[in-house]
Amino acid sequence: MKKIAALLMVVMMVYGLTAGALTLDADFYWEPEAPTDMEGVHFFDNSTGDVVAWVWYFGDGSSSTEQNPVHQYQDNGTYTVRLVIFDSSDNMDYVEKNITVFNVPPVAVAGENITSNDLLVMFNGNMSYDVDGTIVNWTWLFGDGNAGFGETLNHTYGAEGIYTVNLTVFDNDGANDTDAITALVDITPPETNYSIEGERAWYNDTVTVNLSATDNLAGVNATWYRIDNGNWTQYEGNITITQEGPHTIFFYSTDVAGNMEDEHNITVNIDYTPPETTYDINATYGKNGWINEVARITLAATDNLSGVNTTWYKIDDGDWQKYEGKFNLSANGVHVIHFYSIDHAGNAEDEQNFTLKIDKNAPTVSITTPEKGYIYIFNRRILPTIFGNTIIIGKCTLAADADDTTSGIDYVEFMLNGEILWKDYAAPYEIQAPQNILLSSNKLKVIAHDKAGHLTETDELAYIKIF
Ligand SMILES: [Ca+2]
Ligand SMILES: [Ca+2]
Ligand SMILES: [Ca+2]
Ligand SMILES: [Ca+2]
Repeated sequence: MKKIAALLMVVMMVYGLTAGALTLDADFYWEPEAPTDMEGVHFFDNSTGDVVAWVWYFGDGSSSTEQNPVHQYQDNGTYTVRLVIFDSSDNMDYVEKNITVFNVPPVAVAGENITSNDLLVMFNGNMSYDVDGTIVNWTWLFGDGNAGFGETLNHTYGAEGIYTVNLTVFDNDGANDTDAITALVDITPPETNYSIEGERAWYNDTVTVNLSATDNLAGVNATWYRIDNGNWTQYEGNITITQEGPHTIFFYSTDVAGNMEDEHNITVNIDYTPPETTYDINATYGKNGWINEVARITLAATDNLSGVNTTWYKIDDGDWQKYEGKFNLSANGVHVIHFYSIDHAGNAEDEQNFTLKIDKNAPTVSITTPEKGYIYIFNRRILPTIFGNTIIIGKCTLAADADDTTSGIDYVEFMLNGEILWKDYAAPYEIQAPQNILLSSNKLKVIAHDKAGHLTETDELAYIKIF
């Protein structure tokens, strides 16, 4: 057995040496295994033997004598590659293999997402490409059940909406690619609403206007407003209006699709100025500003902007009353009339007042000395006289009582025999009776004047004065 093994070993060694020297075997491989016509194919010699020369035939008419050439095919297809090798003894071997070169599929580019404010939408697929050929077909599915063909084209949608649009492109080798975009078709403008806290016809404070816009599809882009004849301004929060007067606020919004809402407007009226009320008293005046009879009082209010709403008044400490027209005041006394007005914006005038004095009543007056039917001696009342005469003997002070509860007594006049004997401006009201040489007959009358101009006369009192 050992002998057989040794012999076999020798045979193998001899065979191996001669085979190595003599056997020429062409072989190759390439990378990448599945190339496209857009890339170089790297061929690697994998032959055995004492190879000194290589000739490559790539199957597309071109060749190379490099050991490991790189070759790029101009088009996809299956090519038969032949490698022919030679050793130093000019022995030759060759091998053929089929290589499949693949087409590069096209790339569909449907463009940016579209937002349109028109039902007619233009599509453009001209950014699509095929690196190793040409695009021969553009097929559009518009997302509404309709299809169209062409690199660029228009489509008119039946209604607004959000559509998914597919573009499929085919290259000259039949490969295809699809790209999708969104077509947002929005032909409806946004709607802008306003709100004002405590909305009313007139305000007496700064007014804050809030605008809020909504949009059906594309969404609100911007809201614009203008106050009176001011500039259009983009709305970025509450609008504050402070200036007094009537104002018009105009506003509208645009959506992202470019639809513009019709302009709206609201009126905001601001009035900070309270009304002004004047008064008028229609009355018959006596003296010193005293009214002798009823006073008829008129209040008249004016307001700059919103107009007078109500006028209020109260007499002295009475209740406030709504002024409905002229009113009468006839109670005796000194009265304070308080009044003010409120305008429609709620501005209240500072309270005003005026005073009026009414004295309808004449004073009371009576002669206290002498008392009728008495005899006076040196200023002392002595006795009633038998026949009712009034007799004064010697010095005597004529005296009267006068009273006026409203305006008060201004003065008291003592009239003696038709002539003014004395005017007395302060109580007690009295005057010495004029002295006579002998005897005189006198007629005394006292007239009391109140400060309002009323007067009251006593009856004439006849007396006889002795000395
Ligand atoms: Ca292609
Ligand atoms: Ca819209
Ligand atoms: Ca006002
Ligand atoms: Ca009086």
